[in-house]
Amino acid sequence: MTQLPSAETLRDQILYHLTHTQGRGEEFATTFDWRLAVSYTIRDLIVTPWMAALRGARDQGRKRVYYLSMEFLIGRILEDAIINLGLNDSMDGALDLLGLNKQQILDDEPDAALGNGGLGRLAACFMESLSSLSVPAFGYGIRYEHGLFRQRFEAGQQVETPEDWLNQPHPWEFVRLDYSYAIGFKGHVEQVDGRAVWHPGESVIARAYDTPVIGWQGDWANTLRLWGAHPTTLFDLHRFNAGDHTAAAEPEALARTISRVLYPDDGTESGKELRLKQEYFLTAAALQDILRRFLSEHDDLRQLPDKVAIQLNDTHPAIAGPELIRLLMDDHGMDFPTARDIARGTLNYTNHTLLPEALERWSTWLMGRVLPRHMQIIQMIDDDHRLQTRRPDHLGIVHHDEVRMGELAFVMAGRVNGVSALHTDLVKSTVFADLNRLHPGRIVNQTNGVTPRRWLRMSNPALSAVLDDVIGTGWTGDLDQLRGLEPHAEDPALLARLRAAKRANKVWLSDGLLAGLGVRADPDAIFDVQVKRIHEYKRQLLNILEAIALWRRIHDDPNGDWVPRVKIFGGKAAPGYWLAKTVIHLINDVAATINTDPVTRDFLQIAYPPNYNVSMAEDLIPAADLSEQISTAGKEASGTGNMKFTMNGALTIGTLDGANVEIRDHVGPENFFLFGLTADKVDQARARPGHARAAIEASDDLSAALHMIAEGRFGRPEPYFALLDRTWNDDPFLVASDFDDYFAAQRQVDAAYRDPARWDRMAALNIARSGFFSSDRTIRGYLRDIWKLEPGA
Ligand code: 4GP
Repeated sequence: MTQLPSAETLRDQILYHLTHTQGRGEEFATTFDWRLAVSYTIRDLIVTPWMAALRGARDQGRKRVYYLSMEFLIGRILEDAIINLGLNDSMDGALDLLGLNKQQILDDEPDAALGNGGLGRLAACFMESLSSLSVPAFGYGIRYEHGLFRQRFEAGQQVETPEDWLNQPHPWEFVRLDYSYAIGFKGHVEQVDGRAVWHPGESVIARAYDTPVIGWQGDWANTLRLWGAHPTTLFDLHRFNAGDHTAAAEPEALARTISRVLYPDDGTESGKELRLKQEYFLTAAALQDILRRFLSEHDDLRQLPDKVAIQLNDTHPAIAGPELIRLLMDDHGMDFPTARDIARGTLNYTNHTLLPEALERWSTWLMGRVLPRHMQIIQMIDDDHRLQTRRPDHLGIVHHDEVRMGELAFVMAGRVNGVSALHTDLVKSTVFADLNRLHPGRIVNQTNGVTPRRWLRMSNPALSAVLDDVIGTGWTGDLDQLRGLEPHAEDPALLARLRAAKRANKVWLSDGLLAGLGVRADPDAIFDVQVKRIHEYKRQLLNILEAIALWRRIHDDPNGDWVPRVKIFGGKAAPGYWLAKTVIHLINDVAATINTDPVTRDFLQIAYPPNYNVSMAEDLIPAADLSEQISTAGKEASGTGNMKFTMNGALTIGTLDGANVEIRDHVGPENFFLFGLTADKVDQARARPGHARAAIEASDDLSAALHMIAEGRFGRPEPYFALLDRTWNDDPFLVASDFDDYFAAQRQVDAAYRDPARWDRMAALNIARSGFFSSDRTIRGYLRDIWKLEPGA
């Protein structure tokens, strides 16, 4: 932005919006009114660069990126926008002039709960980096009314309630009534003059809701376009007048179901159908919108690959292949090979997980019923692929009466990418080994990254101030400049400043944990944090078992030289994932016992704040000393939390998994606490009969910890019997095999922490060497290797 508004100007604008947009006088204004007035003031400043960017891209005929994702875990918008516009200081001034408390206003904004985990947060970081690099882009997703559930704990157990973030005006979005598309489902396909005509049996309207995403320095904004589902006929007046009021409202209720919640439980047939409909709804609306825009600027659809790059975030939008072919053939009269080549020149697919159960499959029966024309086209794609590559049948997209969405996405993509170096190697050698052999070179790696604007400048002002002072402010837009810190890593004065910044963040968090949970977190203790979805492969179980073993050791030697530790957990379990929920229960039960133990309470505390989300991450990560990245090697595709911790000066304890491998290479092995089996050893270990039992029997600490749970030291043991049984007899994620090594690595952490000069130096080097993990670098990689377009000015 050329000229930044002053504090006085912002104050006047806020007052203007309070009166004219909110319709409130100052004397009656609530925090909510003020927040909306502040948000509209900031939004006004985003609209100008946004319009300019949209116009510029159109006028210059630039190629655009389209990112299709079921999740955009964007979190709160206001503070991020203030920072990207460079208005932090003037806004502080304006709020001072008005006598308002900034934190209170920021905290009033609900988190946009439009995502679940890493894949959704990655999409949000990518949107921000695309704007920061002035790349014309649209994100397409669903405007879930309730998003992911809200988590509470009752008697230590997870309870899910609906999220209601849209139960109040959302000041950032613009509804576009003119961009509404009919999306069909079911029905039948007819042949008319050699062309297929699909007559859907049901349809809903997808309506566009736009949110601008402003880039760093406020020069460019892109659009996050979320689709809301609306009925084609609002209301059945006939039934209403006949007295059947419930039936009259049915069309609306049914249509709305599609954009109500993220990841409805798909354990039932109707749950599966809803999920497939959601995926098609997002994809079909996005593709209609993309073709409309393309045809308003160009005449010849054969140029689509030159002007449009579409990224499929995981397999959820993989129906894009058949849908694009359908539009090109059935609506635009192309033949199959032409349509196929255009689609393949346009579409790309990112894989985010190797877990076989996470690669989507739909029964051909369901696909044929919900999307009959697409089922035909999928069969054509599959037959064509078999002919072209002479592959055997069993490698097909359609196999054993199932449509394999991973294979479909792969076959229809120009490029397929993994999200870390190790993961990409494993994608090549495991899930897509055969397809990789048939299509060498199609799979490429793009190691994930995170935006330093939100994850450093915004969430960690204390550290940012030190960095600005020592190396200048340029790092925010060019994270490699953090290297400039390295020569200072031996300077005690700098290390003391970094320590003071970390301590201030810890004090802030500690106050919050006391107020919110009643947990006493001594800011001088190690803050040891594991935040992520709860999943067996991520091994929160390993972490809590270590806590139990440590507790026992402290008890045996209460006068020992223990390093105080606060273990902090955060994360939700999928509602139907019973074992993950058992782990949550166990963590809470163990915390309840340990936290009140007078012998150990000065040395070990456990905190598990409920409802982990983006805003909570922004408080926890800057205050962490130790980052737990302890997944079973070969299971975590990349991780992005691991990157955020590193840039915020936490040291990692981790396995050689996902992007941990690259983090360790960058920061140096001496600045990383490594443990555990490597990916190539994991399968062998698992194949050994009785591997878990043998490991448990060989480990005093582990067997004691498991026995203590079984004996009921942490409340009734019955809820844990199945978990214990699985750990002894199956243990597919090798908690037992890695336990002793993990326990030993934790004692190395203690030793390092005891030596503040050493710890601080390691932390400084982690920060200095984390520049690679900016999502700006990742986006540049996609531009170069996948989307084939140049960043803007
Ligand atoms: C996640 C992966 O589990 C994580 O390793 C990765 O960093 C992230 O995607 C972004 O690539 N996967 C999901 C998912 O969130 O739902 O599969």
